[in-house]
Amino acid sequence: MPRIRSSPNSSLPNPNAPPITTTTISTTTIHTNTTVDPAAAAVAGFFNNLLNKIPLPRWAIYTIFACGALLILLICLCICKKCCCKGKKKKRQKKTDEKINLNGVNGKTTTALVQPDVTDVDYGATKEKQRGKFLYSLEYKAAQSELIVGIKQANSLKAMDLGGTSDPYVKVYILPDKSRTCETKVFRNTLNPVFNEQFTFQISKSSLLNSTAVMQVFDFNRFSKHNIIGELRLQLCDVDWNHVIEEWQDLAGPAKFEEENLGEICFSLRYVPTAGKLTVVILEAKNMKSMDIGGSSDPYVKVQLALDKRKWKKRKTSIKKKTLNPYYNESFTFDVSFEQIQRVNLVISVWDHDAMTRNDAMGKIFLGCDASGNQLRHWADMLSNPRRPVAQWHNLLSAEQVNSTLTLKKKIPLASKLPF
Ligand SMILES: [Ca+2]
Ligand SMILES: [Ca+2]
Repeated sequence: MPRIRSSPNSSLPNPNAPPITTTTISTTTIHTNTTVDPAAAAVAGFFNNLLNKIPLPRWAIYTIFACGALLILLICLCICKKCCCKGKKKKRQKKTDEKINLNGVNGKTTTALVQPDVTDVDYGATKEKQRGKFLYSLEYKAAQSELIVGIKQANSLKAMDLGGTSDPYVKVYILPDKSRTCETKVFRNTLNPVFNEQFTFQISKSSLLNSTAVMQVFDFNRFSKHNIIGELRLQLCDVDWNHVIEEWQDLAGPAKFEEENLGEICFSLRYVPTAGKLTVVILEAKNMKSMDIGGSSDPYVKVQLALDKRKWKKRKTSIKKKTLNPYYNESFTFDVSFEQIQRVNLVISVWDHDAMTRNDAMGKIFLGCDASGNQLRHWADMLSNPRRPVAQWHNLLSAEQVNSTLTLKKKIPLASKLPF
């Protein structure tokens, strides 16, 4: 390597050294660079020249460049963040608007005041009216014991289908009998149907007084469940039968539970506080619903106690075959202390026994601390007349209705299974 060592001293000519050392080095470097990329080399050369022209040391230039790039990056980040926040804020605003709309539907005007958006408030207030208007007629022909219900027309019905229309038809029946349900024709793709149909029901003048005419407007769907658009329930005792009634009314939301006649049950209750004994005597039932083919049922009664809304004790009567008016006179005694009787509910349910299939619920009722009306009165009578049996008739309700009021939790574990 004598060539390289001699190069720094090239200013001092050495007669023994080979001629021109620096040029040989530079030519070799250029040669190696050309094999990489001539364009990149040209650009690098241009920048090198540019940097050479700046009267600052290289490290200072690089620092300035780095700081500049960092600043630009920070500005970009800030802009991005601002954009994102705006989007989220809009979404949140939308959500609160929706909440307020729902509250408006529930009739809480205070929340509507918080959001003074006129369209939103209107939407909430008119929600019930959106089911539409309905024109019907009623006529009673006393001589023939005939009630004629005319289904005339409907207006501005609520759209139930995707295309913004409905396929309305009307169901008509009379409660509590409900032995006959009539239906109009289906009108496709309209919110203003003109039905002009009438239906005749055989009904005596006396039973007219405690009957209700039900008219339900449904949306027909070929491949899915028919949805109820709205309904009218008219207490027939309030109607002036001297004239033919023809009236427009706003459709209401569907009633949660059908006031169906599920029969009546009679039982007596007796409580002896000193002994802590509750005695339930299931006496009889009448006008039960027929559950089996042939128009009959095989009813039995379940007597159940719940403590603190937990299933506690349970007994059953015998099965009475093929009758809708069973007579039992069967007595059940439960140990219930005076402290417990304040927290107890008594659930009485009637079931149709089926030998081959599952037994069906026919009706239910509950008495006790969470009961109301006639049931609470019977329970209170028992408590205020200790040691004396108090008997009373009760109308049976649907099992769903009772279950939704009295949401019972799981069974109380037996004492032996308790961990203490
Ligand atoms: Ca439809
Ligand atoms: Ca049966």
